[in-house]
Amino acid sequence: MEKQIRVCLILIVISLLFSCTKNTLEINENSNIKTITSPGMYFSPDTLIASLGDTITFSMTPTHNAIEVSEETYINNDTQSNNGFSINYGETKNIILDQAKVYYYVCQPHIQLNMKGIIIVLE
Ligand SMILES: [Cu+2]
Repeated sequence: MEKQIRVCLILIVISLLFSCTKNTLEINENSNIKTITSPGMYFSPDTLIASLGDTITFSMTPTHNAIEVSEETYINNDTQSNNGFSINYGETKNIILDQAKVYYYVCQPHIQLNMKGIIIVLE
């Protein structure tokens, strides 16, 4: 009898865990997820159009990073962070952009190869 109760409890816990997982998946399905990768000495895509609240997944290979910079820094092929988002070498990271504006970012070691990109966030 005790054993049956234990089995029953385990089944309840498993079904609770499963329903939580399912809810998480539903939330992910509803939000817009866009991915930026570093397949070579460039970002792909290097120009991304997104909507407010979208999740952007940066997936960097080990020799590249992605550091948000000001428009001026971007134009001048400089690398100084504006203290915005930053994705480390080899890191995969989700960022959520909550302002309708143009975000600029560079790969610090490869800026002279023009490795940089923009994200245009629309309302
Ligand atoms: Cu790079």
